[in-house]
Amino acid sequence: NHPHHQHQSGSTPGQNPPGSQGLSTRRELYERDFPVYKQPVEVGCFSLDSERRFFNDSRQMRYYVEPDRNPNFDLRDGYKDRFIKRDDSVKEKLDHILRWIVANRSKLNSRVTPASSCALDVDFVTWRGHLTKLLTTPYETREGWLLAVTRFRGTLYISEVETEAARRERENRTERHEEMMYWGYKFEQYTCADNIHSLPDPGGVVNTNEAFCTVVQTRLADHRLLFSGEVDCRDKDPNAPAPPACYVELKTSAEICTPKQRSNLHRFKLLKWWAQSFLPGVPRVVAGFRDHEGVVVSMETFHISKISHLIKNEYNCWKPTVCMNFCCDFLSFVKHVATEDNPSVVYLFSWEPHRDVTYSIHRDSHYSFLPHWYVEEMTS
Ligand code: 0WD
Ligand code: CA
Repeated sequence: NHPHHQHQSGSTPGQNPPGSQGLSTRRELYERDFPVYKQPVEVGCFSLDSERRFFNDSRQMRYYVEPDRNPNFDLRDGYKDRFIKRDDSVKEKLDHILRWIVANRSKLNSRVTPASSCALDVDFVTWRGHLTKLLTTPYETREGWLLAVTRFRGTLYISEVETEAARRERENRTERHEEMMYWGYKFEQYTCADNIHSLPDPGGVVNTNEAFCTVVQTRLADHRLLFSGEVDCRDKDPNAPAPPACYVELKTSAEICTPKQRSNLHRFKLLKWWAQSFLPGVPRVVAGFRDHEGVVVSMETFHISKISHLIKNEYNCWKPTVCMNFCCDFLSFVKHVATEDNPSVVYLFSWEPHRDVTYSIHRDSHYSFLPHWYVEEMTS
């Protein structure tokens, strides 16, 4: 009596249901065994400095310094006078990952044959954040997405396109919302040091151009993935396990005062936190709970491997297997649809809540995102 059996008439996930060209996002279709997801392996890293310049090294790595159980971090401090905000109207697409690939090509093609000496040994290249959106899609009721896909030398590149709704929201943020977006970065400043011997410097400037990113390789069923994600900090113990197991993800969230608020954290926030950290194999999330004035009043560590147990007691809750199976079937769908190997062709996959995933094809359009320098580099 598997919910899957309702769809025997050929409309299995990953194939086009009859009479439509889409992929369903209904949860019931993805409740099967957890797919194979190989332990992610870090194959490299890169840093973006205070001016958003790329470096093929870990210079922006930071070290986690465990705060008091009941800290008193004022997250509003410095918003007006010690904050340099990245210009988020600049769309960087996959550029930083592509720069990393060009600098580290030898690490990637292990199967060197005369005919395909430039081809990467992976099926998909993307940002971790794009995969997080795919994992949470069966449970998302508010925000749709647009993902541009190009097949080039056998590899599928996935790069997000901002939706009209997201652009409107970005351009019309309230002052309160702008300030609250700063709080997460300020929390990082209270809990992270620049090296293993130093302490956090809450008096410094918060600059959101700076980033340390890991590059990991893994496999989801028969999809070989290469993706990069921003990492907040690592365990400063030199005996900590190797990356990504030593990494720590930092979050802030509203203080929990009622059982209903705890339940909502489990049902909605832990889904996003789990998906984001599970993908690159980051084992723990440290949350700072803040009051309405932006003061962190308590801390809690969530171990990613324990989150699936934590949520089992919640009514009508999300399931990790649904997230992973949907992502897997979406990637199969992309492989099936995006067949023309051409750096200037974009297959634009589009999704709105309560709808199927659909796609359209664009040649030499403003959607093309693989830069000429990358295409040249990989063709020679
Ligand atoms: O321009 C864009 N639309 C995108 C840029 C989309 C996706 C990623 N990026 C860039 C970001 O600028 C950042 O350098 O990629 C990097 C992060 O990639 P990711 O790890 O794949 O993204 P995600 O998992 O969504 O975010 C991780 C962290 C966030 O932490 P929280 O705890 O808030 O989830 O990266 C930061 C943020 O700290 N971040 C960003 N920083 C600057 N600009 C952005 C952004 N647009 N998005 C996330
Ligand atoms: Ca974070």
